[in-house]
Amino acid sequence: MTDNTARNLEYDLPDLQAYWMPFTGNRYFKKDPRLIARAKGAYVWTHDGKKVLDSIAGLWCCNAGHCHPKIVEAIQKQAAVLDYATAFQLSHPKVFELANKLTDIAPDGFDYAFFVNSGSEAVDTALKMALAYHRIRGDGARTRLIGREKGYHGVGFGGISVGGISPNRKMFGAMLPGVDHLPHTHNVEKNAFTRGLPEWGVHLADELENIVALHDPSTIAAVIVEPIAGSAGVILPPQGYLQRLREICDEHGILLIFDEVITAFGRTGDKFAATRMGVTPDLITTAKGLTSGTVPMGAVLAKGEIYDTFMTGPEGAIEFFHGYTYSGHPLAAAAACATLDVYEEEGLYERALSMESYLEDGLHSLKGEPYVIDVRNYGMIGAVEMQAIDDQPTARAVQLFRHCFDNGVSVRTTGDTAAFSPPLIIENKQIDQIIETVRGALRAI
Ligand code: PXG
Repeated sequence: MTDNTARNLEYDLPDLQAYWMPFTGNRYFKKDPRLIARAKGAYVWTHDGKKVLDSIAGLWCCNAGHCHPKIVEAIQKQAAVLDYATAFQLSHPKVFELANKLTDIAPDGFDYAFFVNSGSEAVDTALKMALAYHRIRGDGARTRLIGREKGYHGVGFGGISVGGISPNRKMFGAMLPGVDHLPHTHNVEKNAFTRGLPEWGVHLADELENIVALHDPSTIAAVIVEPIAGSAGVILPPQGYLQRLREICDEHGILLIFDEVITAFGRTGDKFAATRMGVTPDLITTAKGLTSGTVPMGAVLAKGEIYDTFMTGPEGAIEFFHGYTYSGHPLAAAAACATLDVYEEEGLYERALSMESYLEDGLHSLKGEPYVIDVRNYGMIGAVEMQAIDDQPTARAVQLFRHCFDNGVSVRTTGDTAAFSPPLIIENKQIDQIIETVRGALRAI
């Protein structure tokens, strides 16, 4: 499977020792390294010239496909004109242009954008906004944050506190105080092989009423959930579930935060999951697809009422004591402006929606293959869950990953689930290739 166009990129591996790799089995990886040297469109090439179809858009980010010429050009141009400008008490034009573009496509009422450099930072920023919002309004007893089991909100202390993935939490002490968690909504027994949002499970949202009653509503600042949980293996909200969370939050004056780090920018078949699913939160966190993965950037989108609440102190005073050296970095802002243009010009939001059923049919054709206990999908997101090998959770998925990669398709596995989130430029024949490679792997492993 060596691709000739990549031959000139084959090179000897550097010494791998010094780099401490994130979320990686370092010792295992360094014995059998897989390095990506080049990427284009829906493909990446390894350092030794192997061409691999990218079924996960990098890591849920490269929605416009890799190395899109328009985005590349925008970054190159920006780097030559303005490399950096401080974000505090000074700024630069591109980031204002971006804020306008982004709030133009955001759900109605989300008129303000605060820029950060990652999903983790977006989450911590949104949690801090929620706490400060209540305090400014004289409701400073609202300090509790509610997350959800199996939730992934990045790796900052805020994000792991509201997150619900135990290996990401257990090593790191007591975390933020006053956090509670909703039950997760994953249930293979009830919902296996559902196409789109599952029917069973709306009652799980009512658990928020119990949590609210336990702590008293006057102590709760915000609820944060992913509309669709990605990291924990694609967990879809039951029909009516997000609506119910919204109602309960409204009843008790609690802010609702949607973590749309993976679901925004076309992934669900619309610009935001909030719009596709018809539920409006108070804050939205984004990252990843904002720049199609090219330059690190995230954003928190805030409703006018939240921004206005902050704009009430003495003029000239800083309203929100928060921000990062690289907030709204010129290269990221240029990349994001170009990315949002590409999504619009190439009709990728509509394309994602129109391809949903093709991906759905392909994925569900894997029902009946060895080990497959569930297939789930929504928009350009899919998951195939496998029966775990007794006493060896994740081992089956690791085998699947290796087999697929060796056969020219990269898939993301988490637990014993393979997740799919291809670039939105993907074509039907490439979807076929993903499905048939996974089928072959399931039969072979
Ligand atoms: N929120 C959500 C919903 C995410 O999916 C983050 C926050 C954190 O973003 P940063 O940019 O700080 O990494 C994420 C990240 C996976 C996987 O395997 C997904 C993520 C990260 C690592 C693995 O699906 N999403």
